[in-house]
Amino acid sequence: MPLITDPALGPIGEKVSRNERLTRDDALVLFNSSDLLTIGRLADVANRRANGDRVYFAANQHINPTNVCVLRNTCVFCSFARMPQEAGAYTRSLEEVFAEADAARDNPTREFHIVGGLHPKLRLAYYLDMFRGLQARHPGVHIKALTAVEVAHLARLERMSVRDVLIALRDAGVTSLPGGGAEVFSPAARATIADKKLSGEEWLAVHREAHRLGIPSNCTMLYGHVETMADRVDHLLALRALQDETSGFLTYIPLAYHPDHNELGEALGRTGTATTGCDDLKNIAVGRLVLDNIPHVKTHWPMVTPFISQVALTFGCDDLEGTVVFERVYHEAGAGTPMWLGYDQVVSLIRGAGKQPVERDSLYRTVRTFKDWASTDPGRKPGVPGVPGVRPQGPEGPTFQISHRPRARARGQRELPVLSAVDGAE
Ligand code: V47
Repeated sequence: MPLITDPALGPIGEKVSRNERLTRDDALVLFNSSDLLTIGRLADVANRRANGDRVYFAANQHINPTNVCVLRNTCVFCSFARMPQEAGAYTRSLEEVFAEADAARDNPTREFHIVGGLHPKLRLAYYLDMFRGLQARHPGVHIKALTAVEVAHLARLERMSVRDVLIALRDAGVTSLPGGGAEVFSPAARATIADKKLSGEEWLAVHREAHRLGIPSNCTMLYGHVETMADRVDHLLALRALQDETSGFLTYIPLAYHPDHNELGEALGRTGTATTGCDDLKNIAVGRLVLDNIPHVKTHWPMVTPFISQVALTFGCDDLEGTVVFERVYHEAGAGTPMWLGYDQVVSLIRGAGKQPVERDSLYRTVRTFKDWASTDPGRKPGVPGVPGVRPQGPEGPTFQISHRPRARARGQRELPVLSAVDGAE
């Protein structure tokens, strides 16, 4: 029985075994192939070469300080944003942010992941005070905060350069930038889904500046909406080119589009659906194969489910999203996943895939390995030591509740030009 069912993958397999860089055409072949197992096996080879059996995770907490966003009406894929006066709009005071961080105190947190909307009035000082305050209260916790889009928005609001905003963030304790806001760089797709957002070139320029300042960052691609396979490939190639220049990206995270409670999902007739497991795994694997210079590829279980994320660990992925605690962006868009995973659950997921869990900090330095670890899950053997301080349940209270936007209306005035049906969209 042949191991490769798609003969077009043969030459790519040879390149992967020679550790040779893949071309644009190779990447297109991969995205257009339905020989998922071969693609996954090739990505597994590339990943094992770099990371062996290690799978990283961070004990992290997501915090979204505001959902008020000036792009509310033009980023039609987003279900999180609100106009300032819209039902469900919120902006946390600093005390509320500190209380939110404290509410998960019994989680062994190592990283705050902080992203939010582009608020028209919140100034840089609010964020600097937040980061300084968090640092003072949680000195061992890394702060991964503000997407390139938020950084550029603050620079505009303050009439400062992006560089000066980044320096101020770094001085206030930010250790890395998250990868959000990239969406897909294709100008045509961006015009459809995120018309007024920072362009792809501008997004890359913010990350280039951060890398020059010694601030590492993550990168993402939002897939499964109107993008073509060529758009995906060109997006990955743009990330690879910047990484050749700066080496500043730590990890790549493909983000699966969720269509509930947003205008794009309504216009595409996709409400209530999700990307397919095949497309989720393919995006992980092709990311690993094309981005040969980015050390890690992360699977985001809140979007694709812990089940797909576990399988992704043998499809080229060496990093699993962590404990999360409470997350709004994806759960407002229809993600049916849990809000958080316990530390033990994350470790068990990784072990269940036959991999070696490695707890890391934001910068991928090892915090803990698990050679002699025994779970503190309820089913564990009595008397066997485990991880102290594992939360039995998620935090409670009004901060930790979601009120969905009412069902989005497809725009009557502005017909959304759907560029292509992507596989997995049916
Ligand atoms: O840029 C918004 C995405 C991103 C939807 O760096 C959606 O470790 C799917 O920055 N369906 C923000 N996705 C999140 C982000 C992030 C997430 C995970 C890990 C990291 C990291 C960063 O969320 C946005 C956008 O691409 N998003 N709406 C939606 N309906």
